[in-house]
Amino acid sequence: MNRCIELARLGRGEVAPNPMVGAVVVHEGKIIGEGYHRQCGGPHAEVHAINAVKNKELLRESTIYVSLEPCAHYGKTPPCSDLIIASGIPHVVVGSVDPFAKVAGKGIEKMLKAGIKVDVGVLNEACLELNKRFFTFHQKKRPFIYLKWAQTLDGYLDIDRSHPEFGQPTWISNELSRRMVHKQRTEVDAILIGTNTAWKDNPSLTVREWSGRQPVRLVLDRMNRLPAAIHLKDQTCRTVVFTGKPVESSELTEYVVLDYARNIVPQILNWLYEQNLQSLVVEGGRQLLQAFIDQGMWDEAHLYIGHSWFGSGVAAPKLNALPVKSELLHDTQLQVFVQSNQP
Ligand code: AOF
Ligand code: ZN
Repeated sequence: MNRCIELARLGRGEVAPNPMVGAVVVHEGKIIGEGYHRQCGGPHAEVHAINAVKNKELLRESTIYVSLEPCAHYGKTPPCSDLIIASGIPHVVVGSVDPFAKVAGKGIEKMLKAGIKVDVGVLNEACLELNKRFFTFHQKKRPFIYLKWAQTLDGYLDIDRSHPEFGQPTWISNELSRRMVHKQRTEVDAILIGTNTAWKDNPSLTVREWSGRQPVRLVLDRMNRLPAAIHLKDQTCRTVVFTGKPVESSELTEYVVLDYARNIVPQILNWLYEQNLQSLVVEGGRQLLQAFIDQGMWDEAHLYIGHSWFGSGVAAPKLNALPVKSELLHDTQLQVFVQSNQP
């Protein structure tokens, strides 16, 4: 199963919105075929693993290990559980059960009915971790939510820019942390910022320091006050503006109307769910991050803590969760904390 997980990871960044899945066929203690889901729309892991077995006769005496329950439905490809049944494999070992409604136990049931021995839950936790975005999306009917910010050692996100004496803001993060942020962007489906952040920082939210997929950019703009000249409206990739009143969309900049008189967090999350966008990074500012925290709507927070000291300014959001991981970035004084809100 560890090998399945290792194989599955090779599909990272290519398979979304599908999960990463690996499969291994074992005959008398030896791997005789292995494969992984390589691309969304392409064959599933089991197909590659079974095809890789040269002597098909051996399948009748083999065990197939799969990190996710073999599917039961006709999607972009036919059901893997049918393939396994037809191949004559007598024993299937499953990592975790598929939370996707069209499968959710039905693949296991099919194989059991066909007389196959099925073991479920081997390295379950590691298999859940591997596809945490996919599982959260299907189980909670909302995307997996990352919060990300950089703060000073004394807990500030930014200086108070309305105060003339404070002068120029200094960078809290550094080159290495920026690269980590860009890498993380390639692994999520959407990235959200508030109006103030769009105004003050004018970020482009594009992937530049890593190669991979560009997430959909999301920005709040209740009053439609953000100018057309900001980087977010540069028409280089799909961008969604959550507005309070309808505006005509252009090819790459869509306007989605929210009811700002009500809590907007669930409205944004519902929209993402309907769009099949399975993971989100909230990148600021303070107000928006705090709204997600106060509503318990987050799964993982990534805090970059620099060595600078502002003394006053915009205070960083407060989390009441313990770090699960903390590392000092190589050769810098920047500390990265990862905190989890999952049980
Ligand atoms: C498997 N093995 O390798 C994967 C599975 O649109 P489709 O046909 O590709 O189906 C996608 C769904 O199939 C996906 O939501 C998940 O439930 C399951 N993925 N299943 O047996 C695989 N990638
Ligand atoms: Zn399948």
